[in-house]
Amino acid sequence: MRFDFKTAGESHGKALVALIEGVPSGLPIDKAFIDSELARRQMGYGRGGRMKIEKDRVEILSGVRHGAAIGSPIALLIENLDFVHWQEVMASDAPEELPKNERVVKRPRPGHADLAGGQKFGARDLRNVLERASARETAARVACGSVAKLLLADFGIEILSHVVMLGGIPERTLDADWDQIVGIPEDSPLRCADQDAEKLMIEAIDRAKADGDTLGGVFEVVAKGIPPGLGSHTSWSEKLDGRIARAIMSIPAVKAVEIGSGVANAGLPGSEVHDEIVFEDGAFGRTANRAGGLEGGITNGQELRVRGYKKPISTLRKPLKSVDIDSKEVDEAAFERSDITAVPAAGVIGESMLALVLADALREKFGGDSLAEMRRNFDGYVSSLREY
Ligand code: EPS
Repeated sequence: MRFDFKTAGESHGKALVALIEGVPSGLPIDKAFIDSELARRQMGYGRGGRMKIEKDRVEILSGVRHGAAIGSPIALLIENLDFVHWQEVMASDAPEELPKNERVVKRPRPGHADLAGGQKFGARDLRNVLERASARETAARVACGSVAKLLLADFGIEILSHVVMLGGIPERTLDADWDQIVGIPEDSPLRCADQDAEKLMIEAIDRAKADGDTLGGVFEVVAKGIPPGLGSHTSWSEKLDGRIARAIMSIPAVKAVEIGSGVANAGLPGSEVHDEIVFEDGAFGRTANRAGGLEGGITNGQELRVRGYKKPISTLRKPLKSVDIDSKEVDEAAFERSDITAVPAAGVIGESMLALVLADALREKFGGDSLAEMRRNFDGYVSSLREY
C-alpha cells in the first residue's frame, strides 16, 4: 500500500486532524518525536503572537497500539488552544443570533487566497477562505511528516533543513554541507548555518517589524541515506523530482522550487553542470552533486537537496490597498495579527513534505504490509545493487 495522508481543520477552529494510510504494521510510533517536530515548526525569530498561545501536541486516535502501527489508518489530532477565543465565531452549529464580535472579513489581502477563494466559493465572509488557507494547517502536515520520518529513519534516511536566505540576506543563497546543518543548534533563532548572516537577517526582521512589513526567503531541505532507484523515469507522474516540487510548492507562500543547483545550472554549459560518474569501493558515485540527488526523476544515491522560495507573508500590519467586497470602495486590506516571517518554519514543513513524498516512494518500491516484509524487500534490493 502507498503512503498517503489528508488533513482537515481551520486555523481558529477546534482542532486540526490528519489521517495517514499506508504505514506498515510494526513501525514504532514515538509520540514524543512527533511532538518535538511540532515544536520545531513553531520556532523561529519573527513569528507573531499566535505561537505564544499554541503548544502543539499530537493525540493519536487510531492505528497505533502499544507504541507501534497496526497497519490500519492512523488518525491524529492537534488541538487549537486559541479556539477558546473563537468559539462563537467558529461554531459549527447555526447560531440563534450572530455573535456580537463576528470578525467578518470583507477586505481581501493582496497575495492571500482571500479574494480568489471568495469568488470561487461564493463566500461573502472571507473568513470562510482564510481560516483554511492559513499556514496553521501545516501543523497537521508536520504531524504526518513525523510519522513518515519515523519510517524513513528505520531505513537509514534522515532529513534536515536550514535557511539559506531571508529578506534578501545574503545576496546569494548560502551553501552548507550535511555536518554544518547538523551543527545548527535546535534553539537557533533562524536555523541558519552562517551566524554572521543570521545576525543580519535578524536585524532585517526587526526593521520589517518596525515598518509593519513582512519578509520572505529561501530554505533548503536535505535528505541523506536514500538508495538509488526511488521514483521513475517511465511516466511524467512517477518522476520523483516532479512529485517533490509539487509537495514543496504546496507549502503556503512558496512560489518557486529548485532541485540541486538547478537555477545556476540553467546558465552554465553542460560540461560544468553534470556530475561525473565514478566507481569507488564497490559502489557508483558522483564527483559533485549539482543534480541534487535526482537524475531522470530517480534518486541516484546522492544527498537529495531541494530549495523552497517563499514570498513574504501577505498579512501586513501596514496594509496594502484593497477593495471592500461589499461596497467596492478602495480600502486597506484586513489585518488581525501575523508573523513577520516564517522561513525557518517553512523549512521544517519542507522536511515533512519531503519525508511524505519519500515515504510514499519507499512504499511504492518495497511494498509489504508489515515492517518486516518491507525490510526483506529493501534488503534484497540493496544487496542486488552490490552486484549491479
Ligand atoms: C497565519 C496567521 C497567523 C499565524 C498562522 C498563519 O495566525 P493568527 O491569524 O491566528 O495570528 O500565526 O500560523 C499558525 C497559526 C501556525 O500554527 O503556523 C496565516 O494567516 O496564514
